[in-house]
Amino acid sequence: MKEKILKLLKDSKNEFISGQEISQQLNVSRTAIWKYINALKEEGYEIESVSRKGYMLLSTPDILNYEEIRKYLETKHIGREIFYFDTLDSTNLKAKELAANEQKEGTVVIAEEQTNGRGRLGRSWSSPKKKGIWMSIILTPEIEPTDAAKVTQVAAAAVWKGINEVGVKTQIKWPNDIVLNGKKVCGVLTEMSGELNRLNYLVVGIGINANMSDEDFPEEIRGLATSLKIELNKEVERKELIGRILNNFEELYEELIHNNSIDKSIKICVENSALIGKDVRLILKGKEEEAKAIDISKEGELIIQDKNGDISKIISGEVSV
Ligand code: BT5
Repeated sequence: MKEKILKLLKDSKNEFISGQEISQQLNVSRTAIWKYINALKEEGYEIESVSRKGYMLLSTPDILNYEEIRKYLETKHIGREIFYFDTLDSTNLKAKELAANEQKEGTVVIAEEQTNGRGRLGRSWSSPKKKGIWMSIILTPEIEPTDAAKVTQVAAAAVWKGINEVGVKTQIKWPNDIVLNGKKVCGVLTEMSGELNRLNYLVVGIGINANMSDEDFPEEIRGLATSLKIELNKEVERKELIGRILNNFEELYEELIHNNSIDKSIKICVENSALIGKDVRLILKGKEEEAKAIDISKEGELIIQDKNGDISKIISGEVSV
């Protein structure tokens, strides 16, 4: 009901809508409306109420619920259900819990803050309140478990495109980073549940440093991390960016679902790669190696050439330039 009232307020932009009209349209009592209006005010919506005129929405807060993101969404199913939290340990953990119960393709979990944000291999991901985008997408594609890594490339390409659409040109650092001026601005964490030959579900976690200042980062990563705000010198509209990323994600992900191909995503990842054509250091199974990054395969693997000229493919790992 609260969402419905908010929608009516938004629809009658810059004009008062009377309590009576809301009450008639939604079949709800005037006292109940008053309670919902107060709840909205508490969430940060600025609503003017004038007796005999009714209510007028003056401003909407910078929050990431479905109602706020909806107007930027052009998707059929990705993000059409959003679970929104003020604080969570980790959106990936919550998404896995939801997926284990419902397994609903396209459901998105968003939190304003993560108290135990996670990176790969048990590393942590710094996620201060309202400064970034911390979200996870639940997916149930009919692909082999061995193909799960492809979805990381799809997500990286979708984030690259979304950020590009708001005017920032980033680079993709295979397999799961987006970098800006050599510093990390986004990380992707794809986790899956499945058996040897059957995938139950995937959770794609995306963390984007949107509006952090330098001092919002823990000291130990200040030299390695950056935000869109630091590089642009102005705040970015988080809800718009989420909308754009989800729109691009759906388009690129459909190629995987319908054609079992991720060519479009790979093209974006190669053309905007921070690694291809460069000499890189790899950590593979604990061992450090030097090689040249030459391409990304259709499967999403990094193709490298070692000092002896031998070419090989790697499916995951740590790479630095
Ligand atoms: C990643 O891991 O880059 C994946 C990060 C995924 C985060 C999202 S947020 C929503 C969802 N819910 C979660 O709990 N996680 C996902 P990895 O490649 O392992 O990089 C982790 C390393 O990046 C850390 O060890 C730090 O050095 C660095 N780091 C931590 N927080 C950072 C930040 N906010 N910005 C840039 N670098 C960061």
